Order: sequence, then structure tokens, then C-alpha cells
Amino acid sequence: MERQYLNLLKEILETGADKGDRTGTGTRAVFGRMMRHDLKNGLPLLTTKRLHIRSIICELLWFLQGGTNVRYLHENKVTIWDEWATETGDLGPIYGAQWRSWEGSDGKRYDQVAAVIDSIRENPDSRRHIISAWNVALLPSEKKSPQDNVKDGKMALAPCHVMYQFQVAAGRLSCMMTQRSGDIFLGIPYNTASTALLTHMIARQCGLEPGEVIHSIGDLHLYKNHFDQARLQLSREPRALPGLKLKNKPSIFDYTLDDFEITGYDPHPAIAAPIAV
Ligand code: THF
Repeated sequence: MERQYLNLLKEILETGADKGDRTGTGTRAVFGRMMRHDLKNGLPLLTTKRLHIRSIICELLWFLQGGTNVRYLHENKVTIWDEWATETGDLGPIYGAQWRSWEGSDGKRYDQVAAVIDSIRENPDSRRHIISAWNVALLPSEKKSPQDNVKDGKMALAPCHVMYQFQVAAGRLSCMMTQRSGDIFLGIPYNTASTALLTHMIARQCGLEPGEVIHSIGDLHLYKNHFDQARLQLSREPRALPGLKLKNKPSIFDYTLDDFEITGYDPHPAIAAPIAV
């Protein structure tokens, strides 16, 4: 997995197209790439730089609670969503709202996470085990700031990880996550790890073994102010992947930070990089 990631980082640096972007930072990009990882080989956390696992777990628990305000993240000292929030901490109807409480045209609210767990249990062969965040009516305007979009009742940012599709085969649960846009240096490592954690959690709820995680990305880019950091990371050798010890819980919505234990994580040092807003 990590080799695939490093190969993509190298490919973008060497062959990517320079292009502008919403944030005005400037990027080098490729389009349409995929990484895959068998969870029996460990948890896909990068070892060529230290990742802040607490941020990754808390962000996922926040999505699963239906959270859309940074309050919960702050209570856990996680600041990765601060740049897009209003002064009251709101982010509008982003992932948490769509995952747990998508408002249908019939006025009903749909809990996609509960529904996907039910469908995996009841109809494992289905090809419709999907969680989608792309709620067209609530997409933000690219001409307005995240905060102004929230004040208009829209999402602060359009979903990056748009769709999660699960498959059950041979007693194993796999997940393909499709992402429209990926910040390869800062965001992608979080997004891959988060998808792996979610797959472990849903597999556990459904009495299945975790299978593969497939991460598919549309516009995959390296911000121009991350080039030096990427070169440093490429000079490092990957190490053994860590493992995950996950507690059993009656419901996927009962998990807290203490229920996750990451074992054997021995990465190279963290590499600081500025986030594009
Ligand atoms: N915007 C951009 N430009 N890139 C993204 O990856 C991204 N996200 C979320 C929303 N908008 C985005 C926010 N996710 C970090 C990591 C993920 C983020 C935001 C910030 C970050 O700065 N990570 C640091 C450590 C900081 C920490 O964990 O406390 C790092 O070195 O990894 C994509 O989902």
C-alpha cells in the first residue's frame, strides 16, 4: 500500500500537470488513480511520516455521530476542520449530516450508515451497499467562502470522499471509497486510514472478516507548497505496517476513542506542511 502511495507521489512530482485550484495555492495533478490494500496485511497507516491517529479516529467517530460542528473535535484536541468552520464552529450539512440524516424529497431523514449495516446483514450479495455524501441540493458555491456557504444553509466544502461501496464475498467485507479530489500529501493518508477503520468497524458489526480497501481518486494533486516535504518523504524507506485491536460494541454508534488500539506503529518523524483552505 505504502509503495503505491509513494509511487503516486513520485508520479505527480515528475509527470503531473500544473494547474490552478479553488484555494489559489496551485497544484500539480493527475486524474483517475487507485490504490488497494488487503487489510489482512495490517492497517494502512503511512510509516514514511508519522500520522496523527487520534485526529483520524476522532474525525471518523464525529462523522458516525452525525456531527457537523467542530465542538466535538475540539473536546478531543483535534483542529483539522477549523479553517472551514464559522465562528460558532458550524460546517453546514457536511459528511455527518449526509451519512446519518440525509433529507429526502419526501421530507424523511435517511440514516445511510444504519441502512448499509442492515443491508450487509440481510442481503450480503447486494451490489447497493452504498453511503453517498453527494447531496446536490446542498453543495456549496465555489464563488463563496466556506463560512458564507454555511450561512446559506449549504456545506462548507463539497464532499471529497463522495462514496463508500461495500462488497461481501467469501466471508470478507471490502470497501471501495471514491474520492473526487485528493490532497495527496495531507488528506489522502487520512482518508485511506479512515476508510480502513470504517471497514473494520462495519465488518465487526456484521460478523465478517475485513477484506480489501480500495481507494479511488479523481483529481489527485500535490500542492505547490508541499513539494519539498514530498521529496523528503520519498527519500525514506517504508517500515512494517501497524495492526488494529478493535473492541466489540453492541452498535457502531457506541464507539469511543478508547476502543481503538493501534499496535506496532513505528513511523519516521512527522513532516509539517501548510493546509490549503
Ligand atoms: N482541504 C485540503 N486542502 N486538503 C485536505 O486534505 C482536506 N480534507 C479535509 C477538508 N479539507 C481539506 C480536512 N482534512 C490535516 C489533515 C486532514 C485535513 C486537514 C488538515 C493536517 O493538517 N494534518 C497534519 C497534522 C495535523 C493534525 O492532525 O493535527 C499532518 O501532518 O498530517 C480532506 O479530508
